[in-house]
Amino acid sequence: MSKEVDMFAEGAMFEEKSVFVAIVGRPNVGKSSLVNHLVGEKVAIVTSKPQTTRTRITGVLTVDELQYVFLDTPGIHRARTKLGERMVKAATESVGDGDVVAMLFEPYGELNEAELKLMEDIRRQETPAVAVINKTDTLKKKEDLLPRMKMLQETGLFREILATSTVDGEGTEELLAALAGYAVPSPHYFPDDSYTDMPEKALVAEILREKMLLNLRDEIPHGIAVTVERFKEREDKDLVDIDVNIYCEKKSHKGMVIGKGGAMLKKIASQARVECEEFLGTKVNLQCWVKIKDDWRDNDFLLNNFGFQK
Ligand SMILES: Nc1nc2c(ncn2[C@@H]2O[C@H](COP(=O)(O)OP(=O)(O)OP(=O)(O)O)[C@@H](O)[C@H]2O)c(=O)[nH]1
Ligand SMILES: [Mg+2]
Repeated sequence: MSKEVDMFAEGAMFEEKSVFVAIVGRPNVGKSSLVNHLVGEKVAIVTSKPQTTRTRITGVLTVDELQYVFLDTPGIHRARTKLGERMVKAATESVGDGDVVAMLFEPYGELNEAELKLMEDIRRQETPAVAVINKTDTLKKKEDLLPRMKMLQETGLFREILATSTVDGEGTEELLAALAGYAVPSPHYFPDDSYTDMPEKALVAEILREKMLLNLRDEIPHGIAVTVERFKEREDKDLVDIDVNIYCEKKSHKGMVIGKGGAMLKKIASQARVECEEFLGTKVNLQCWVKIKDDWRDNDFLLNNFGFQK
């Protein structure tokens, strides 16, 4: 064998590959938890409330020559607001952007209308798809998986059916191995040591929203948007000054966000600050301003302003 051929063969062994994986499914099924688990960092906020994720979030994992790009998407649901419509659209459109779709399912319960519609969308867009039954740690017994697997198999839509838990990591290595099968030769789109393309400002806004989802009740946190107005590193100190605006939908909601004597806002801001300090690796001076934008979730102009893609 000539040296030239030899070198080519060696080069080919390390050819860069990438795989875009659209992670979709109903709200609360564990999409963001799975993306965080797979990339090993918190790129997406997670709460027990449905519709936590509002926009598409990219998580990146590079293993040698292969780069996985996970597209975490909002949970598909029957939208009641213009924001909801944009969220569902972001999820549905991501299906076409993936080399493969991973659709997540709960281990128990009936499939709902939104799930069935999404499955039709996947079929129509002809993107290869795998089914992932998540939360296997909640199975009462292992055999409980079988009826769900059989039902998903019978749809004829999924090339593989996997089962995972983001709590104990069960099945996640198998999932990565299965997804690698859909990789295509291409240069890496992101630096090999990066885990997301989200700007720090956007991560800060999401962390604040997470703390509000965790601390506020009912519909209030769902009607909140956060914008970062200032993000400035001090030159003389290891400190970042961050000013955020918290928009709520109604005057009564503003009162709840601030709380008695400002106690609620203080609690939320302090939890968010601690987490921001951790991921930024510096002290943070966080100032929050609560404002009202009536029914912004149904206002196209405000949705555009807040950065929700139409
Ligand atoms: N027991 C168990 N809980 C899980 C698992 N994965 C996620 N969860 C929990 O399920 C809830 C929802 O998780 P998320 O990751 O926010 O779900 P999501 O699909 O991104 O939700 P949306 O963004 O609202 O669409 C959280 O309370 C998670 O802790 C799992 O494997 N096992
Ligand atoms: Mg999510």
